[in-house]
Amino acid sequence: MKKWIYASAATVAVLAGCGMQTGEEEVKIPVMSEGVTTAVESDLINTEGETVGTVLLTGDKQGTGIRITAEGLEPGTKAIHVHEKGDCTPPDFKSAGAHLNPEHKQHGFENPKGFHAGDLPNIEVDEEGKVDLETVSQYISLKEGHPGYLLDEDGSAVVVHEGPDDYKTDPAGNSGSRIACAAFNKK
Ligand SMILES: [Cu+2]
Ligand SMILES: [Zn+2]
Repeated sequence: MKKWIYASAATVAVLAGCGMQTGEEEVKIPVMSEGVTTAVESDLINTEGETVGTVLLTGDKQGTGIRITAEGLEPGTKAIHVHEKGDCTPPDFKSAGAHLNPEHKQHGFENPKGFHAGDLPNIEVDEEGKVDLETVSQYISLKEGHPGYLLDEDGSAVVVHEGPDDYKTDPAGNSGSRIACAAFNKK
């Protein structure tokens, strides 16, 4: 399993603590998860409703770890985001709503008016259609009271798209249709 981070050609990713400059705002996307205190897992389903993997969310002091483990996907670079509703109804997963966006920003790490709390770095699905990656975000949380709280009344979902996120086109990075979805709801 590899750590997965956001890095654009124009930015130098600093791995420890991972402070990045995008425009005027410093974007902090930490890459290490330590001292995990809470964890929730959900099945990742495809457009046919079949389980193709899992998404594991872990909470710790640094942020929330998002680990995606899946197979049987089309190889290539794919966008992945946290969407606002914990409802993954195939085949289009429109039920998951828009990106989680409690601060009313626009989409994308490279958008001057960005970014959504639910925005995440692209993932790479390998030639065999497999992926096993983890990243960490401070903008989402398993803790009630955090603006990006994931297990609120309508829950949230982690959605994979057919293409890459361009990190700037509002509202979803021009990433194409939704190909897989994992729902998270309060137990
Ligand atoms: Cu999305
Ligand atoms: Zn977004």
